[in-house]
Amino acid sequence: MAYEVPALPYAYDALEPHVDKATMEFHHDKHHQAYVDKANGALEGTEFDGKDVKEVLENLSSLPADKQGPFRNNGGGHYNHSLFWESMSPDGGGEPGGELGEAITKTFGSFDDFKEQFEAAGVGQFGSGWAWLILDGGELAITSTPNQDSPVLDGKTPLLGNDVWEHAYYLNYQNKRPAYLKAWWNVVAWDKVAERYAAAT
Ligand code: MN3
Repeated sequence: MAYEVPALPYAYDALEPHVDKATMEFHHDKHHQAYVDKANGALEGTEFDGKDVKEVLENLSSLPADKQGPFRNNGGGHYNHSLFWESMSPDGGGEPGGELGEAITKTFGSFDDFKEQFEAAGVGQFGSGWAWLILDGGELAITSTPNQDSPVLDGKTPLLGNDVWEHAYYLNYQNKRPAYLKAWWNVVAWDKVAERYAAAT
């Protein structure tokens, strides 16, 4: 079955004032839809049509050579955004507890240190891309990727990603990417991140 944009698990305006309604509408309905359409187009007529998006990204080099670039961008866009919508919630914010909270403190020194390093990864990503909290060989790490590159391309497990493409924040924050990165903590669904952490460890 061809890929589809998953429905948002909350209303378009549910993340206001941190992420505004118009941004969510364009981002989810237009940008994500375009990645889905192009990812479907890239796989059409290949044996990978209908395969799990993560599996195809993990085995990108098995795709026909002329499909690898388009799927890296658009399959990556579909996968990253599907993760992104679920990583936010109107009931989000605060600090992670449990094993994830402990692992963050152990790895980064404190939750505040973690946030600072994550924001720096987002601000430091030149041009379009993502800031990530990943699991790499069982250890937490912060990284960033350009374009729609997903950590799964390198066998890493993304736990939390923030979209730092201008389309994610420009309507509300204009050029102030650091302000967007800071405000975004108010909507992070830590229960979802903890679920991914538990599933991966
Ligand atoms: Mn985006």
